[in-house]
Amino acid sequence: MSDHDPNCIFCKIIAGQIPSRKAYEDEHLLSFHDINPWAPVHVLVIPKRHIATLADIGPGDQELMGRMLALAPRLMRELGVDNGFRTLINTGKDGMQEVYHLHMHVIGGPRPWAKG
Ligand code: IU
Repeated sequence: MSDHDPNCIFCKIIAGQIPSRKAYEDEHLLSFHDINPWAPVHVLVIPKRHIATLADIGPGDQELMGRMLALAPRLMRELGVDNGFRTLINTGKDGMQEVYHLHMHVIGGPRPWAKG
């Protein structure tokens, strides 16, 4: 598997070929604000290495997956989310995945549809 898929929109975001509103970056991961947020705070956490879906991870990816998950509470704290958040990974066609570069949604802040 190549680290970078030139046809992948998220690989283009990682490479800086398409702009994004960055929330976090290190050598393994990038996080940026979703262009179509469902809530006041909605970021995506993606590995820099191109992995199409969660179903494509291998045994060597356990540390990477741990890094992705562990970033969520840190990001939410930094973005001022202090009342809980959702994490979501859509996988494959029936999993409603639209962009085929592994990504975790992290969604926080008051829900627009919530009453009170
Ligand atoms: P999904 O889990 O594959 O269904 O979600 C893809 C998300 O990627 C979706 O929420 C889009 O709004 C978001 N997104 C983005 O933030 N920037 C982009 O350039 C594209 C999609 I294409």
